[in-house]
Amino acid sequence: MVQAEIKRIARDIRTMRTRGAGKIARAAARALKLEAATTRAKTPAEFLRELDDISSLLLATRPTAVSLPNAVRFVILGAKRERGADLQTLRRAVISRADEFIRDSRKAVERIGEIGARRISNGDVVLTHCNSDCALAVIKTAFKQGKRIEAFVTESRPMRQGLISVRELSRAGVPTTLIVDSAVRHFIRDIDKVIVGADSIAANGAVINKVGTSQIALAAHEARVLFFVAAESYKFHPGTLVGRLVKIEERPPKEVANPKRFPGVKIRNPVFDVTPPDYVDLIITERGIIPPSAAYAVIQELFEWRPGEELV
Ligand code: RUB
Repeated sequence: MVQAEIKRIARDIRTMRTRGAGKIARAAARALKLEAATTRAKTPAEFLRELDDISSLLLATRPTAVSLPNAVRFVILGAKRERGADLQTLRRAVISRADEFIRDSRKAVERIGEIGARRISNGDVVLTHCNSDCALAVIKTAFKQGKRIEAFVTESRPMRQGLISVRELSRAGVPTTLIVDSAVRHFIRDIDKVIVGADSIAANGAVINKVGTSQIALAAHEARVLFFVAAESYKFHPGTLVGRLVKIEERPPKEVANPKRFPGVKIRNPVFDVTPPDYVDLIITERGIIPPSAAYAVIQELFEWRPGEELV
């Protein structure tokens, strides 16, 4: 039986109390660790079945951020590699893989901040969209290094996660301007660099991030403003190597407007979109900076995939 605390972690992801691809991934690893620490399973098979149930529960919460299945895969593959091991060994393997994922993912954000900050120059005005720990790490690190920079942040309708970014940046001392999403093109000529996070990165270098990202990329492209993506390597999507498409989550219409006030009107609420690789200048990962065209090679290496193989 899935325990209450694990159900709460899943519910928090679904309702966006826990949000942002990195935080979602860490919450999933925490749920699996919790199960390993408290399970009442009597046999390894029973324990593995429980892990499968929890994975299904977690994976059903939100479909777009590949960080979630990648985190689950990382933790569970660790246990599955201990084939034939006793229950205690399996439990320990899950706990240590979950700890490793959480620790490495925090370090990755820090490292991305350091690597990305090298691409921010003194005097830059940087625009970010929504709320990404990775994108903010780059801006905050550059600022801490003494670069005199400014940030523009979009509101990010309908859930207004831009307000979280605005608070975080101004608390860090960065001079920050809040704008509505539709004002991006109006201001784009005042911007030196755009930096956003990612929920998934496809094998062709396309970036899936908060809805509106692709419009910003288009405006940046038109104005010849650099467009950077900051993302840990677990945001690369292995399924896209073999032609799977990233599912774009559509959330309830009521997040946009109260449907009762507009009878007969259809309200659509896709919460992510796809930015083609042509509009992305570079991707900042904890392993270094890559052009979007290198995404294929990165995924192949990370997931040890050979053409023709099935992905587990
Ligand atoms: C958040 C969002 C963020 C990415 C990356 O969407 O699109 O840009 O998840 O964030 P939502 P991070 O609010 O719908 O989850 O860099 O923190 O992983």
